[in-house]
Amino acid sequence: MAISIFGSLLLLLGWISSIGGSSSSERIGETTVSVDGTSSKPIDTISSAIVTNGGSYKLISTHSHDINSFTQGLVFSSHDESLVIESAGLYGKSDVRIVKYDTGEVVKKTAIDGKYFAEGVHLSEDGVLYMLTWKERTCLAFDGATLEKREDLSFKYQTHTGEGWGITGDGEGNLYVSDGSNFIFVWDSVTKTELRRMEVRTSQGRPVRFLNELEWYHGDILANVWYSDVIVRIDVETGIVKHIYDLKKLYPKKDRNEEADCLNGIAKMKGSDDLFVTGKQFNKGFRIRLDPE
Ligand SMILES: [Ca+2]
Repeated sequence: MAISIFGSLLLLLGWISSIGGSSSSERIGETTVSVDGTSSKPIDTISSAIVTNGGSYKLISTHSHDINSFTQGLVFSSHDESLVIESAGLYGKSDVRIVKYDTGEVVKKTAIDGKYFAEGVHLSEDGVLYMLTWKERTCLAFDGATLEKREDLSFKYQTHTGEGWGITGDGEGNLYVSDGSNFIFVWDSVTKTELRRMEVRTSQGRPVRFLNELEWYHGDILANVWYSDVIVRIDVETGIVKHIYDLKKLYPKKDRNEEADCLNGIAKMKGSDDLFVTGKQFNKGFRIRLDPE
């Protein structure tokens, strides 16, 4: 997202207030929020089976990342497990690229027309890379191996906010799309039409807004929460957050390169449960292992 620092602060405050909902304070990640009770729902009206728990991670290795990439989408290639496909945002600077995750070397890049702001990417089972755009309501398609444009497969879409942020898929006919709100939209992967939408909440009923980059992970969805250092793990049937992984100490804000924006980008590695994560214009990427996996 291209947004001013002031706007970012307003939206961050909005997120903090949006996760409120009881008459006391609650810790999400390491953010303590005061809440007013206006949106509280008793746990038993949503689900008694899922309770939101914390989560942690183990750092496996640290890698280089291109500070010119305003990371929006991240997914591993299906052709070579050392390659990650990344989309970089901003108007006039957007591109989609194939990167050696261990060195950060960009091995292939396709520029995006300046009228589009690149957002999340999903690599389909048949090798097509789909890329959302921020406000253009257009999903662009590429060959996932060559990054050649597939204009014949591009399509228009609509969401709640009218924006596109993150996208992933379950490999069983469903795509999952975020739009910056607390909703995730389920699309038919063939017709690209909406099947249903789910509101994402903690088990105590607190809505989680600003859902950003997504990743399919063991039947759940992992999501960056915009401008925070947490990744939430979402049950795809109920929308309830099962775990909140706090990555605040992975790359503390005071230590980041000056170009760095926020944590964004989650890609599950091939042949491993480990994740590769990074951030917008971060000079580093990280291989991590979630706990619980
Ligand atoms: Ca992803």
